Amino acid sequence: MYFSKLYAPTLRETPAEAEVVSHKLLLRGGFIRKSSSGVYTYLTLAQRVLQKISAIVREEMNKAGGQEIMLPVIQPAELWLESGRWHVYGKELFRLKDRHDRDFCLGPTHEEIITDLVRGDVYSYRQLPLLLYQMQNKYRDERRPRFGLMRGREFIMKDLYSFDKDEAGLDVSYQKMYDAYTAIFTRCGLKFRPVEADSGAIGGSDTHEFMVIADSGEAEIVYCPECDYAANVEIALCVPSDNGEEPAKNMEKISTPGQTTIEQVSQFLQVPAQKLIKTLFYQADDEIIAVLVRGDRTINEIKLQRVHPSLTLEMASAQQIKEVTGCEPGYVGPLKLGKQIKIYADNEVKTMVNGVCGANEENYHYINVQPERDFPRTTYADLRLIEKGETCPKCQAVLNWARGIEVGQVFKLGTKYSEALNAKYVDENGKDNLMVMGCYGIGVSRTLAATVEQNYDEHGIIWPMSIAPYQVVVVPVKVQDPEIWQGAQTLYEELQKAGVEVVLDDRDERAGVKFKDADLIGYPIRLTIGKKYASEELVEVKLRKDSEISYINKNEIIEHVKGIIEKY
Ligand code: 9G3
Repeated sequence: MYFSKLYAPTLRETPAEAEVVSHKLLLRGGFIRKSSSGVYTYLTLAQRVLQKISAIVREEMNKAGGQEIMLPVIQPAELWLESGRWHVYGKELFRLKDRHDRDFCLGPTHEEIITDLVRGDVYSYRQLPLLLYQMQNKYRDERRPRFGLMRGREFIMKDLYSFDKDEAGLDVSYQKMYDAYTAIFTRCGLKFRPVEADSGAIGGSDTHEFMVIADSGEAEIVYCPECDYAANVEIALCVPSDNGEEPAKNMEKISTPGQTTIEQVSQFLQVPAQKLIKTLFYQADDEIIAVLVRGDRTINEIKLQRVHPSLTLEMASAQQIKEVTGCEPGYVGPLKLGKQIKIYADNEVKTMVNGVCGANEENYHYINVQPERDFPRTTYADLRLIEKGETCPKCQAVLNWARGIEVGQVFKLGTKYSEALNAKYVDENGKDNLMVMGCYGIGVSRTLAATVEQNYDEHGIIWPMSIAPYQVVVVPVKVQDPEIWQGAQTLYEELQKAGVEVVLDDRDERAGVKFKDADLIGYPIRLTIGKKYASEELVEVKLRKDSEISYINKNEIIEHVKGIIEKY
């Protein structure tokens, strides 16, 4: 491809609306253009990267036994009503009506559609396991589309759905996908980690997220330097710390006028925050629950959701708190609460000795509270957020922290959708059974953006070889010089013959301008035809990821380049 013909309109200035590196560089490098909020056009360079990522994804999905299909984007409301999700997703679901006023949505994901397909055509255990996938645009009307391709309203996802006879079969399919994802992101040249994660509203049990490690990532993860434990901080298991031992004293109510926050009470009573019991009230659907964590800790609402499942979970209002405790927030505690109020406490609270909590009476706290003695009807669980410096729940080593971009997620769904949509098969004994499902997604367009977030410098993108839009750029420093131009053109043609993907920068521009664009676009290999070519037949070789320059004779350059691509 001649650069003058390539549709890659690079920009000198960084577009003001771009907040993250990938958005900036993909706009500046002429890879993408915005059409409307959260909706982008992929120009030639981005499309080539997407094709390469997709090819890797296809190969690994097929290797794992997946079959590619194409499901409809337009989905009838009936299926979403059947699964119960038509009303779960409010404005995020792109809804539309046809001319007969029938309701539809643009597919944000395809669990319903595929379960409907399979329930119609699959009836025997002999047809299972079945692994079906597609790669297609998905639509989600995000409240705040941002970060360019990272959180768009239209994006490309590969989604695979597995159908098995039983849980044991699902375990096998899940492991196959886990391994395939590991192979895919490795082949894309990414530094990533699979981490234990939250399954959220979709339901189901096991789930892992595949995180590309990048400082700009929205997610925070912990991983063990000694063993294989790694988790999203949202669900990372907390090891309760030692509260120490001391003789238990008798509970006393004491006056704490105007002292409502953890800091104030801690100061006023001259006790460390870890001696305080923080009492929070939540409205979980139409029930109020009390939740306790140590004063120096933070509640983790995702963990709370798991222990006390509910559709909605919100902090209770001051008014609601007053109704259940008879007191203003600030002096509330777990003692003398009505029996209808369930009490949950973090594991760490259980072993507290001589703790402090609100007395449910304005301007008073209790001291010398012993949780197991003083509020025995408490359900203990891991309910807090993990903090820096904490240890691995498996092997006790201090955990490392990193930020990550979620590019893939694998889920064990179980029978949630097969039950809702009645997807059954007949087993070996002629008995009806629900199919056991898994679903597995890769954000293909997000993987492109995440690659940039992880591979750039102050000059531009640094593509991994395997998914680079082109592997090589040939830069003649002066196209007006016939010897240089001839040399560049010959090299370009020979590279093409050798199967190398190459751009010839044929513009009548200064070398500096061409180098700037080459660095911005991020070709892994730059070959310059300059002074040393005319005098000594040497081609200048520079790898985008290294700073050194080397010179190779024009007779050896093709083999040399092929060697770099192979070894990269
Ligand atoms: C919706 C809307 C947004 C959604 C969903 C449904 C996220 C929804 C979760 C998934 C899970 C898996 C298949 C591939 C692997 C991931 N956002 N999720 O279900 F209606 Cl508006 O999509 N889907």
